[in-house]
Amino acid sequence: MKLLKLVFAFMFCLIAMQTNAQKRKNIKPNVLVIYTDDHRFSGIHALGGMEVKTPNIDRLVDDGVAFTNTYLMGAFTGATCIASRAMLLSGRDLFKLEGQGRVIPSEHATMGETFKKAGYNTHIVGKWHNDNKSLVRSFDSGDKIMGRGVYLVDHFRMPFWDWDKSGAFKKEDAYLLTYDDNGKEIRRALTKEDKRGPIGTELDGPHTSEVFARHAVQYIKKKKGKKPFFMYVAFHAPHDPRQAPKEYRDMYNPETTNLPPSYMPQHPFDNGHMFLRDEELAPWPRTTGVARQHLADYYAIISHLDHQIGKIISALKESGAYENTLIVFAGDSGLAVGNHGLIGKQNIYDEDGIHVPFVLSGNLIKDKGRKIDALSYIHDIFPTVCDITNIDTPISVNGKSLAPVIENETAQVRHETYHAYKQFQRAYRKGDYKLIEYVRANDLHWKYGEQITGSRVTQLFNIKKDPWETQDLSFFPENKELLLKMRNEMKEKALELGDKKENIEGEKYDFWNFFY
Ligand SMILES: [Ca+2]
Repeated sequence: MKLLKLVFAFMFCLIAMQTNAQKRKNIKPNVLVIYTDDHRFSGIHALGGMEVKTPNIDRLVDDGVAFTNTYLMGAFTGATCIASRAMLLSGRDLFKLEGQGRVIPSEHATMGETFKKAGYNTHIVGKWHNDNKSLVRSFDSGDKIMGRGVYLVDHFRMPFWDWDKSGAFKKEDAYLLTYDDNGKEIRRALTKEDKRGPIGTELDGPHTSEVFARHAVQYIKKKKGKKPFFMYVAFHAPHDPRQAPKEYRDMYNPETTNLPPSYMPQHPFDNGHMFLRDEELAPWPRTTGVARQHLADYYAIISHLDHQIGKIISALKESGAYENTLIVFAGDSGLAVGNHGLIGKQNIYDEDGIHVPFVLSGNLIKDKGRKIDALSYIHDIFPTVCDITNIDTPISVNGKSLAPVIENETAQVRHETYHAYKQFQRAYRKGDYKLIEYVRANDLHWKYGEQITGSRVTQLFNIKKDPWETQDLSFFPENKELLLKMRNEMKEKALELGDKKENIEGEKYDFWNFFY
């Protein structure tokens, strides 16, 4: 009898242990995705080693893995944000988007929607640059939404929307957060007197980065219930206007800020899209003084952003959620800020256009502090996050998971990358080299109508030795064979990806019709 009791007790223990293990397994990790705007790879100190100060993001790098070769595939509009966000959120490549990324149709499962179906509470704070329908089907809730059709070009006077589950996000529902005469923050509707900026300062109202961080923190603090959370925090910084409070501007002296090796006063040829709002932010030629000022301002808004990100991470730690949260940090595009004589991101040079930071951080990541050079795209982030959190990747995703690289099962999941900017530029990267081809092509200007811009130019860079793309090697006779090989492989890749206007909704021109 005694023996029987012992056996029963032992079995009971076994069952109890099993259920506990099961319970632990069932506690899904929270996911926090932080997406920054126009934040190039070298805009993080721990990644590029430049003088920009980013202690909080550096800590995320130390406490996780950083991918040093993640890229935006490209875009067909000057607002590369649109395509970038559609690729991040749907996990699909540039040639498999709808309306050049403006719309994420219901057959393309979004990241938020996928986590919602997997039992998560999904929440958004900040910028949304795609359609309203995909916004509301992705999240259970949200706060301080921006980018729904009213914009004042001012980080200190940003129109925000409350969460609107109907998906209307009416223009008249937008409001500003401003300080009253006593310095108290108030909320007020926009009026006709609210002119386009940038004219605001820290005396007028809170900066977008402060607002988004504060509301992300509030969500973490108030979160109730047993469901894990998926929070998407889409900052607008460091997108221009490059505004930051004085204490951050004071951190950088524009007279001594070092320009990267690719600084040039003027781009050496017409790349097809030289004159648009981003490029018009600075006069031509971009003197060293102008470029240094832009770079100092860029670093200042990044350091201010970094400080706000630090507040979100602290809130995670204070709430106890940090232990069980996967933190995903990425930027949506590069930015030239004086490189190659350019200011914007409408190009496919690395730092100037397509090289972005991508970091996975927190306790779920083992072997912390690694830097992984596997080639990857922004649309690989979604399947990677699914794999790490044990969520099934939707079939509509065509990005590749980097989980096998993180687990040390393989060194690469891609052997080359392909990039496109409108009908003017294409790039192909493989091994140590990157080929960029430019064409002279027709274009339909919104104001001037049909015109012809661009130049037929080839550039070949040894991207390993020359990451800033300063020395074009395409002219050297010894590179002729390599150049032809790269060009042929690029054409094959274009066919494989379906790079033709028929696959890019609304596109009138085809790069390949102008290429010879
Ligand atoms: Ca952007």
